[in-house]
Amino acid sequence: MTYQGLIQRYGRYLDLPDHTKTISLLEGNTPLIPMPRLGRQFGCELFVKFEGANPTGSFKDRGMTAAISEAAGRAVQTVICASTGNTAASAAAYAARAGLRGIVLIPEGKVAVGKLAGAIAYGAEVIQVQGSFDDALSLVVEITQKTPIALVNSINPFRIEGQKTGAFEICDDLGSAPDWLCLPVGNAGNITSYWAGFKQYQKGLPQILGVQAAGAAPLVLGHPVEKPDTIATAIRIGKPARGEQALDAAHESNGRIIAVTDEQILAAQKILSAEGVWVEPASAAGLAGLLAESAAGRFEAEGKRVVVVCTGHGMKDPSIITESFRSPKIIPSTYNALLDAIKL
Ligand code: AN7
Repeated sequence: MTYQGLIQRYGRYLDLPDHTKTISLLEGNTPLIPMPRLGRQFGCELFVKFEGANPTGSFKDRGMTAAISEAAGRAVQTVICASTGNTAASAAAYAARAGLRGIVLIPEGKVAVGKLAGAIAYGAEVIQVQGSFDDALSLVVEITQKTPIALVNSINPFRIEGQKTGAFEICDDLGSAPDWLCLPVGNAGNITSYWAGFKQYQKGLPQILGVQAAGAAPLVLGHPVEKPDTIATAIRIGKPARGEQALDAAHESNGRIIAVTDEQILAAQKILSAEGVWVEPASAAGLAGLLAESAAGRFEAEGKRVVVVCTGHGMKDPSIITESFRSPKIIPSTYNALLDAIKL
């Protein structure tokens, strides 16, 4: 049978109500790409879980198929979320698929162009809030408490159910859980989901390295950040909704949550691109964290199996690349000009 999406494949492991009506774009089933050249640097067996291969270009589709399927099954008419971009694009696509009205709130001017374009293309009503993601999240929480609009941020428990499938796929591909799982942490839904998924699947437990951006690192600092700031706009979040659970996951797994600078994030993004894997900046945070811990002698990688979760596609945030690189050369359309240009 051809692949039919996450609820069809893993629904028996997901705590979804009976009324759930599957809405799928055949999300999930993403590649676990071996990274032998990079792994040799650490002496470990390294893999990238490439979540950019999901239908809307990020891991958010895993949770969104579950949240929208639940909402659609109880005749909800309108769904809403706050988002740094990827949740917005995903909610927009699944709402469209389900025939629901989709409303997304984003922080004004702080969403990467590929995500904004996605949300608009899928037909969501996009509203820019003069404030941070955290301010936008407070607004959607309030409106969903006072009206019948359904919330599809990862506060919604069905989002977590769907996102557990990332852990299931990794276990199915490797035959067991890896020794380490490295991933970015923003609102902390994904780290919470992975840990729940590994615990439930009973194929072993990884140590978890959660990575925040230094300018938006409430879980490392131990207090909310009022004005979060990072080039990795996806994780520009100062008050993570599932912060406590993220800390529990790190602690219980004998792992940790660390912060890396924007420079370290961009360097890790380049390293991945040089291996043919283009991810958006936030998605490179997991590798940046691994590199930082390894350089500091805090990561014993020898002989270990390590999975780095790359949460979103590079095409989500093309301006990061085009702004920092010189424009391509322009030549007359002659053979000699071409030879000149490539300096053979
Ligand atoms: C590429 O879209 O919060 O810790 O509103 O887009 O589960 O929040 C995005 C988060 C990592 C962090 N990588 O995951 C949103 C949003 C990418 C992301 C994260 C996000 P969580």
